[in-house]
Amino acid sequence: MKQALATIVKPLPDDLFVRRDGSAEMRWEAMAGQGYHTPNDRFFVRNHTSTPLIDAAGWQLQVHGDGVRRPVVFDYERLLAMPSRTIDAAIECAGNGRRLYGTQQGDTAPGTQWGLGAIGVARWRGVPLRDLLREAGVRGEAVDVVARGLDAPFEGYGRVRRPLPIGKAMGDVLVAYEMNGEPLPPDHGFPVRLVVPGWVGIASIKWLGEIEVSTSPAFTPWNTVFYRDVAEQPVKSAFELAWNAGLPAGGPHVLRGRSWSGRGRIVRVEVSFDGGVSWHEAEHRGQHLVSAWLRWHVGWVPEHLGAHVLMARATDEFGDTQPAVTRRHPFGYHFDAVVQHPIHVIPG
Ligand SMILES: Nc1nc2c(c(=O)[nH]1)N[C@H]1C(S)=C(S)[C@@H](COP(=O)(O)O)O[C@H]1N2
Ligand SMILES: [Mo]
Repeated sequence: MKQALATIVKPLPDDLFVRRDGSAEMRWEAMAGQGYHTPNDRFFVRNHTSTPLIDAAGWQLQVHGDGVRRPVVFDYERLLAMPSRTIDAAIECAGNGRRLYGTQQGDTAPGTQWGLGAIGVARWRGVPLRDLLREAGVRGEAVDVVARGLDAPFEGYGRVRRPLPIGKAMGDVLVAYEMNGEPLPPDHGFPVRLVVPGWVGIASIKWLGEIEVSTSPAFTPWNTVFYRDVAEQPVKSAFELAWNAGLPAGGPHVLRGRSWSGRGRIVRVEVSFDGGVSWHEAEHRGQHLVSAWLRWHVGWVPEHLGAHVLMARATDEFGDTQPAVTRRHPFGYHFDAVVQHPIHVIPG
């Protein structure tokens, strides 16, 4: 049976979300006035099919494959009884910003036309994946770990599943059951999902049901056809402002935004109010986490009415910064160019 429309369980009010195909993009103005984390009610949703409703009492996670000595089955209670870890991490779709290939670079990329809102940062709690792999007696020869979701098969490709190299799997990956202090909401993977800090969103498999550890390289459509050759997320920035926002003349205004990178801590953010002619260093304080984001702000007194282009450019601890133009990508992944954010200064 072919499903016409993917289903999301939580409400998607127009002031918080833009619907895109079967998924939902967060409006960046919905982060204005929020704290460090993206509240669950406005966290973006990216579903290949629809959100399944899973009963935690009957849920099981199988860990098996030739890369482990003894296959193990975990149930929800057993997972919750294990020592837990809590991390603040972003999940961002590889296609976040795809729309800008077309609108800003005149070279439309196929796929869901996300603006910049296919990202969120949450506080995740769960069990390190390496602890589960160790209980299964992970072998020194293990190469890849394939995580598989319990949602419906996607088109002709089977269930959503993505290989992860063993080095990352034994590192900072979390098998998460809590999001911002609550059980995972259904749309975000209840009862259990992976959280793979710094990596493309597809690595963070929702509704986790199976983990296969192999001693040879693993291939699934999610690393050969889709999301091929993408791992860590590049440097990006966004203003907590609506697209085409109206700002009253006068001021001073405090413009706020956030910058992030899957590779390193953000150390500098510069902002331009005149389409990139002059740049001003933004101020920041507070959390500076490597796999989440940096909040910043900058003061501005607009001098004339009408259309303006705001730009923000972040640099990480390795000196990686945002280019003026992103190289063409056949699937429109990893749009990291400085975004030209249109606003209007209106009579105050
Ligand atoms: N099982 C399963 N896991 C999945 C997906 C999916 O459709 N099914 N979508 C992936 C993609 S492409 C992204 S970007 C993130 C989105 O996570 P979110 O919906 O919690 O924001 O989940 C990933 N994990
Ligand atoms: Mo994604």
